[in-house]
Amino acid sequence: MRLEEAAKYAADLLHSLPKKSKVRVIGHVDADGIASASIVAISLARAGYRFHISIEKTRMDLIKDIEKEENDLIIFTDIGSGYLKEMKNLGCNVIVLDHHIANEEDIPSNVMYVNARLYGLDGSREACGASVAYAFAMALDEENVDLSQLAIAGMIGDKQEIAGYNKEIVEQGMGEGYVEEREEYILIGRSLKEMLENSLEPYFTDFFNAAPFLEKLGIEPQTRFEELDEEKRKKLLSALTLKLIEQGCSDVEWKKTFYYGKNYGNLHDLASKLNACARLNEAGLGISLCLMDVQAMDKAEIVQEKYREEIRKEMKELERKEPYERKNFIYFYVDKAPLAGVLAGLALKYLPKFNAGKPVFALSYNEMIDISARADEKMVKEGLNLGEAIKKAAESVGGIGGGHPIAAGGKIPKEKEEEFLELLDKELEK
Ligand SMILES: [Mn+2]
Repeated sequence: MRLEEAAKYAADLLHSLPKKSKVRVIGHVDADGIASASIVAISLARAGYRFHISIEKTRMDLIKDIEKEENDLIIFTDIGSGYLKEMKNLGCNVIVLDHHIANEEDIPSNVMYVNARLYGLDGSREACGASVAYAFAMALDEENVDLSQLAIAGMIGDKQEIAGYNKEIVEQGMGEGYVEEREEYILIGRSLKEMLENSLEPYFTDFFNAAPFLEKLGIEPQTRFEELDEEKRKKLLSALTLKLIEQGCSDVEWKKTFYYGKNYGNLHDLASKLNACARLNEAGLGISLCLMDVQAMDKAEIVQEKYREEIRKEMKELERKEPYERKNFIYFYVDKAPLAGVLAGLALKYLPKFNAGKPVFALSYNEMIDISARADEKMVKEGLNLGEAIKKAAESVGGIGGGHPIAAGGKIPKEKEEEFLELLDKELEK
């Protein structure tokens, strides 16, 4: 069966319910989760259903909390694959629209499980939560093709490829005039000084003040990239490439394919705003942004800037810090758990001290120790699987863990830190 056919069954289930039914939407707390929940919300509203929506972290008592509610249908988007067995207790119909790996093979009879992975798609590259939600929306009504814009924001948020079903969505959106593809330099927009000082992807070390760097190249710091002539552009890009190579990063592409949405503008920027909203506990604002609430745009811009500012601050700190090193990984401590993953990723890619050809782990002390880890594609190609390693090591010390080969996380009890780190080293050795 194809994903689209499976989505048809889910759409039929919804259509079989009276319009006054209580529909509950639960999304996952990241850009893809917010985009996918919004896609479902908009298509429910268009189909004449009322709904209640919330964005949730993966946590132990999630299903227990929802059990207390009275619902006729619950739709999980970008979350749910970890709770399949427990969903039996929900006492109503459940639709799960997901792309994560399931923890169970037996699906309770009240659950319609629509996971991209069941239909020949690679759930980490070819279909994200928002892609599956889009399949559901299209099964409800083909007029929902405009929601391809939100699906693409989800793909970008989850760092997926425009391949497989994702590619079909892009083509459908472009075909109906809702989506546009543009080749652009990544440095366009603000003044070069501001751009280089504020950039996170790529992140430049030592650019507290980027003016001297630009002046040395004969470039006026307040110029914008698009104002430079061809010769100056080349000069700047080769100087920046050289700088990044010194930082240990050799694969930056200065020109990139950007996707633009008719209703949302730059979809990479939308994904970045949704991500910031998710990380800073403003998921509701992210939903409003997807629902095109006029006030949400300005507010989301402030949240986005605040989030980027926090990351920059932590990165400047990491530039000065010495990381801890074990045989098979590098690690550091960070106060703000929601930033841990992105910091581990940026440190691995752009900070020479953290780049030792090993995965990078960020640990934050909360009620438990939160763990986030990032690897690169080369490590994954050589057989590394962070999700599995963390799962095994964390579960052995009474914690939880999991994720993808390249990005994963977990939680462990505070007193088990050393034991966990040793087990992790052994797991990664394999
Ligand atoms: Mn996702």
